[in-house]
Amino acid sequence: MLSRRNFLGTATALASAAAVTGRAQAVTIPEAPMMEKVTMQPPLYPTSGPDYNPVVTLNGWTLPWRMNGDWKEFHLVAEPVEREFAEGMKAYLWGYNGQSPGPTIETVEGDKVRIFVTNKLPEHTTVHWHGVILPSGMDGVGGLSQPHIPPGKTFVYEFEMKHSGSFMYHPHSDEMVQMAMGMMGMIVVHPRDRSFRPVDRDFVFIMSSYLIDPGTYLPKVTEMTDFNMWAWNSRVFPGIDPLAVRLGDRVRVRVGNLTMTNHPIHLHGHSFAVSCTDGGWVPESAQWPEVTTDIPVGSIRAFDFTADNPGDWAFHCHKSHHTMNSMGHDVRNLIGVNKKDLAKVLGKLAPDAMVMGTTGGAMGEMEMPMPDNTLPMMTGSGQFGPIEMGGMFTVMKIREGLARDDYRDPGPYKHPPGTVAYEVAAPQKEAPRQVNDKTKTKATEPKPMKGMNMKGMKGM
Ligand SMILES: [Cu+2]
Repeated sequence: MLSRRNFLGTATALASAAAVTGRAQAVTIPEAPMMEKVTMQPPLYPTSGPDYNPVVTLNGWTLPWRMNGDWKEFHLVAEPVEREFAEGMKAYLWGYNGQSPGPTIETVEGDKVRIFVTNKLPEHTTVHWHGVILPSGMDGVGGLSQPHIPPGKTFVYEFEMKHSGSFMYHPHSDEMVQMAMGMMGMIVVHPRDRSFRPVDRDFVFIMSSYLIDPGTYLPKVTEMTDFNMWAWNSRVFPGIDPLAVRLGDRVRVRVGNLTMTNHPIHLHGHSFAVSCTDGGWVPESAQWPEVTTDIPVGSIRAFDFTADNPGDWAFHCHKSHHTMNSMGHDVRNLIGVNKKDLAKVLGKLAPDAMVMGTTGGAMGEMEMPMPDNTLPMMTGSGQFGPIEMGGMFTVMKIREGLARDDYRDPGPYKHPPGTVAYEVAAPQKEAPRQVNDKTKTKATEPKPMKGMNMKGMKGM
């Protein structure tokens, strides 16, 4: 749990020792708050400095700070952490202040920030403030703009948040390993002018990916493409919080991408516009309506919309492999193959094996024996049955009359009568199919297309 009382107590005691010179003394290092929970923590309302409407971090939290003179002081601790991806699977990662990703750093345009970084990793690190416009020596590139922070040491970064917007932080020191281990977090800088594009609910999260073999706990940090855990804030469906939204709210969702591929992020039931990138605010004249926005590697997209359509709306990456858990890719397509004989033979060789999908996937309802510490590929259930998803998937739940700060799961949507797809009672044995009069070929038996290489298909 966050030891906020201790943290504030320290803050009061040390407030008089304000180092207004911009050079922090060792004695003034603030206590580092810690987080044990993996669920979305309530928004952290500012108790000092300019006012703003705080963000909430999906399955995460905001880092408390203290005022020291006119500086906002934060303390990040880089350290090994244990992170639950979803019930049934934990990973040994590296992160900040007890979790991976690290807490969201939230400030206001014009704030002077002093960020202490203590290195409790077994190797050196730095922190780069991605997208923040600052002096070169505060940019956190080990060797280039500063010495690497050795294990056990604390460095301090001091700069002014000159621009409002959405940014990230991550190491620039053994970067491939440290980011693959989950070291990253989001930065939100609110506009000083509170009337600039205000929203009622402001969600933030960062995307990361891991390759963790079933039954193991450590990501394979040298993997470049074939990941099996596609995570939002180091959580995978059904471990990702739903986004509870009040009907009529103006909503912003800020998404950072520190995986090694792009993610087309798709929201059902609404049209939105990208309002902000890690480069700044997108002018209104340059925005266009979308339901999916592609988020490139190493970038942020924040999109805004009005939640005017009540319901349970899927919100997910549109790469279907990214909404699976623990997925292997060296698998043959057996759709159309009679699996009875195959299963018999295979059953003798490997009793726990299952022949997948001769009629398609439909694995959401199956139960297979699994090793400890892994997740089913397709999982989760809703009020109508299995959802058959994993990875980068959750639900935006838009409801009438939620309280302002109520982010709790409101449960399944109660659909108004007559608004759910339903089975039709057909009097015939089979649903009618159209038959093409000219060729007399039934639609169910398609002819090979011209130019199709049938030889090449034999091996399938
Ligand atoms: Cu994706």
